[in-house]
Amino acid sequence: MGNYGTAVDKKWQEKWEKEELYKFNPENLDKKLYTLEMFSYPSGSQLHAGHWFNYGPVDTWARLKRMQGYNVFQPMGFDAFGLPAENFAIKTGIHPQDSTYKNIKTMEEQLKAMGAMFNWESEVVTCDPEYYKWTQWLFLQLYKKGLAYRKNAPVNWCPSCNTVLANEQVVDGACERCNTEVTKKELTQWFLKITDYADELLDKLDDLDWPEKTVAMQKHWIGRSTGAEVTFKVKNSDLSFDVFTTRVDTLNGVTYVVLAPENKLVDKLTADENKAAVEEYKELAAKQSEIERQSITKEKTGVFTGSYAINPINGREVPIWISDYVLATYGTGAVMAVPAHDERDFAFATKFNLPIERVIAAKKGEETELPYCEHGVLVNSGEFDGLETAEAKEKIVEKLASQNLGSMKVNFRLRDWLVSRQRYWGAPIPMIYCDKCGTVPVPEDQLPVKLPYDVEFAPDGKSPLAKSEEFKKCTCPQCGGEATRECDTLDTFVCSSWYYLRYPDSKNSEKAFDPEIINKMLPVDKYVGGPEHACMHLLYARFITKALRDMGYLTFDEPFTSLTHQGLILGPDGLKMSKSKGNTISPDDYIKQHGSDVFRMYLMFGFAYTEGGAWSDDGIKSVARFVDRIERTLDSANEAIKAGNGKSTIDKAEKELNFWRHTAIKGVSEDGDKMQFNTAIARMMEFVNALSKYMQEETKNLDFLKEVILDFIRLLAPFAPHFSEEQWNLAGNATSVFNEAWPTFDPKALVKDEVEIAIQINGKIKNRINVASDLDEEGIKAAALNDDVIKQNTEGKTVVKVIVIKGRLVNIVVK
Ligand code: ANZ
Ligand code: ZN
Repeated sequence: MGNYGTAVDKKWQEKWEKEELYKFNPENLDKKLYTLEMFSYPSGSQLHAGHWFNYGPVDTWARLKRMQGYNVFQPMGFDAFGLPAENFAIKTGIHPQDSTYKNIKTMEEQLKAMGAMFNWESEVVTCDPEYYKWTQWLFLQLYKKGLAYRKNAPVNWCPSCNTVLANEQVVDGACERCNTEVTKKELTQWFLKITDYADELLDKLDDLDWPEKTVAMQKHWIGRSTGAEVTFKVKNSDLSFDVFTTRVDTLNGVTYVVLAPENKLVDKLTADENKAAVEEYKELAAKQSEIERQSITKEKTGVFTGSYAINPINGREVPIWISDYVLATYGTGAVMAVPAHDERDFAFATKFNLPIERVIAAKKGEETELPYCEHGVLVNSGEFDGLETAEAKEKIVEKLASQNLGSMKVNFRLRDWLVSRQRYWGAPIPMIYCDKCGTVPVPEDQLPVKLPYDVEFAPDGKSPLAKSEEFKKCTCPQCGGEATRECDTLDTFVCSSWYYLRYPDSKNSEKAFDPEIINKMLPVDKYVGGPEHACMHLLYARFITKALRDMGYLTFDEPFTSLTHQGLILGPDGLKMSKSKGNTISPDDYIKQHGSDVFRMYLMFGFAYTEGGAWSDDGIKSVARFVDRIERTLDSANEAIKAGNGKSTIDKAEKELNFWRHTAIKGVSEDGDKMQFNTAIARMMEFVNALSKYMQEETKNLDFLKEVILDFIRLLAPFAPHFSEEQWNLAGNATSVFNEAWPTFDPKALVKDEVEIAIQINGKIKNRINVASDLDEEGIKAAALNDDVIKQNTEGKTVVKVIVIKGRLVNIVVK
């Protein structure tokens, strides 16, 4: 046990561990509950408030579920490969493997100090050969299924750092690190064919219990677009090209066409006198990121190729331009431009003086301002005039199709997942290249392809593994001749795309997982983590699940049935915590001082779970005071019980306390279940108030009091596990509170026998009386009018009207 937490924390953590209290029972799967929090990256900055906010409250939820009878499986592990360790290594010279395992050790201790009921026996660490062996196996299965392929693709390249950059690392066309202009470089890369699943990934989103915003983001990212492909022939040439359009109804309004500068046709159709300008423009375009190129506010640029295309619907000749607003990687990399009805085309045409011709009117005869980008009625479109957009699309495609010049087409924004990295600290891609046999997968019985330790990992633009002759050279599994290994490693998102499948069978040395077990344990019932993974991890994991299902390994369609995103804990200044701003909160100090329960309770009480907010020292102090108050109240109750000599009746005071007890049981159960921890804790505060009020009673019913405090401890247990276990023990129990059943609430206790009613005369309160809480309206009215004070006040006056608001007041209107 590390040097974190208080003595009470440690005492119970040791006991729980020794007794294997939280061990998952694989025999009893009827009420299994697979609770998963996104595993973390073993970084040098260690466990921070954000990790705590993910793991602490979810553990509370899991404990509550355990007490409600669920067989909870809550594993933990580390997403241990990746760039941060490698960059750290480049800076310090410490080998990524050494720093990673050291960090894991520290974080394990910190996680244990949290006192969460993690199933450590199922821990996975993705950089362990026993794990990445199966990541490689997964890659081979995808390859066999045709879902992994290699192709040439343009990537961002910094000529000074000699490395590939991610899109996010290109700032205003320059390398984020050294400010050198970034170029595009063609590299042969491995891709996973996630696009094969685009339709299902989109459609099945509606069945998931996921945050709406995340569903919307994933839908947008997948971006299904229904339109048409139309073929344009190049004038005086055998060449032709297709465009993708969602508005084929505007085909008669095309006044020019635009190719992406990278489009392979550009060189072939550029006229000699335009060559120089086109070349220059292509270089310029290569430096822009796709995000910049798509910006609507960006000034439009482009050049004419000198060639013309023929509009298949009307035979009209239109100039062919190139411009960076057309992306090479979307649709066909070519667009038909309709400046009258498209914003970007309008801006471009205006700048380069190209014709703008209306073909859509809002209604017949109604000429709205241009560009007009809505649907409408066709004009200036020959035989199609008068048709509405929807019908025109069909008719036009019909005509084009009859000449083999067009068809309906669905496009997705989603691209195949580029998974190869020219980096050291990752799982080697298990492929071999042989001059004779070509690309040969590593036979499964030769897995894992081990990542060698002694490698020069400083970056110089080549895959570090290529510098290890020992790694690179191998024999071809097919012909036995000399061959070379693939030297790129897998994106770490591949490692995390399947880890939830490994946990329930994490020690299996024969298989990645046993489908028998996994198909019973999954899907994950509750997944909790940050929203930043909406279009990466959460999409990749869904894809891998579906791919493995189609290979016959899995019987379920989706990995995570229900998803929650915790909010973000900000620094005390309301800004995102960062070392450079000096506003980070280290849990360790607080845990040492207050214990881990206070820290966890503050996170749950101080913030709405899905929202988060700014850290406040006053906030955690007030939670510490609340826990102190509980302790004092329970102490005095225990003493009173020990001293004995109480009453045996249940009177008004007992009924009152019982009311708050059951209000809390109901509230904590309902809100806790919805992860509304802050309101759940508020119910417990009311309960403590009622309890301490009861302690003032002259004579108490001690049997009843005992029952009540045991229920209180049960309710508090998931929220303050160590403290509650200690209190449970002090109250004379030998077994763990976490083996107790969750209290159930008694609706009868919530009905008060008597309620106080205010009586008003002409809107002014004159008296208050107690009536039976189930008294009907007529009865309340009679009781009010019969009250002595009211009789005096109404004497000699006429009662015009009596208004009864049940349970609260009676207003008597007199004249
Ligand atoms: C002609 C047209 C007329 C268009 C009009 C729109 C309005 P989404 O919804 O995103 O699929 N487009 C096609 N390929 C492109 C590419 N590679 N780079 C940039 N733009 C491209 O958008 C499809 C529309 O985006 C297509 O429909 C095309 O412009 C453009 F009044 O074609 B449209
Ligand atoms: Zn061979």
